[in-house]
Amino acid sequence: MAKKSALITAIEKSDPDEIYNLAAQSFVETSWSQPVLTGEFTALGVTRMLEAQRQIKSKAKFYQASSSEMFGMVKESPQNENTPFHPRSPYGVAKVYGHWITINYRESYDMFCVSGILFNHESPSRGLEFVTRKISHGVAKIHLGQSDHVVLGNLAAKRDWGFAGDYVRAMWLMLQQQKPQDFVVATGQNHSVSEFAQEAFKVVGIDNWQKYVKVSKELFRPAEVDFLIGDATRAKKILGWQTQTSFEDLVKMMVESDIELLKKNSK
Ligand code: F7E
Repeated sequence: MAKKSALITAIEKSDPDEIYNLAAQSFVETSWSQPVLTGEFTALGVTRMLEAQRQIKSKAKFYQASSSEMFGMVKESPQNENTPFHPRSPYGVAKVYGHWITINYRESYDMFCVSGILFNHESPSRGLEFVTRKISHGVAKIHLGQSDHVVLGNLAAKRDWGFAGDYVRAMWLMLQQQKPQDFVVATGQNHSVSEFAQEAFKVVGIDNWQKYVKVSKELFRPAEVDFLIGDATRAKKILGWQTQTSFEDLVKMMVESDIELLKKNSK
């Protein structure tokens, strides 16, 4: 007898009303060194999850974590649910597959499946490999005298950065609707990596931040997403959602949390 997939067993055991598929190889840079693994997890993993749900609990509601990385080389600004995709990394390409297979299950099987196209969402729990946390942690170390610089890549790239806590609320709201529909979730403002660094150094009272930042060409990506800015009009109108955390508050929250963390760890 064929062995049951772990996903099928998980759905049988938990009997969920809502499934949030956030699973992925989600670090864009790694997707160039691990393109096949990224395709397996970030693309095909979505089909595996949808298929398990279809077989065991097709009436559950399904959320797919789609990404602004699908827009890649942007065709129009700001980006909304109808903006064409042009992904610029194996990660972005895999997310486009995940996005469309979610829509396809909705259309093929009449399942409640939605895709949230979330722009970058950050918090103190962000992994240290992502630029925002790398900066907040680096700034905290400099502030505490544990380091004298932070090494970054492309400082000119611009992202629409929001607070993850606000974005999780949007994800939940999407599954509380009568009709399944896809939504962009974004703040509608963007900043460059250098603006993020400047703001982070400001939190610890350092104005001449360039003195503490080194740029390494090795951290530049083979194909970059230069500019992203989202238009969350649909989410505002239909979900009544809007971001509650400003860019300045987000940066402050991350730097202060890293200072506390480093102080605690050095005791
Ligand atoms: O890079 C530039 C880098 O790795 C942001 C993931 O959650 O959001 C995230 O993807 C930008 C890029 O995030 C460094 O070149 C400069 O332009 O923090 P990141 P990401 O690639 O935007 C989307 C929505 C997702 O779906 C993803 O899963 O910052 N950059 N210097 C750097 N980036 C990193 N990581 N490290 C640097 O030193």
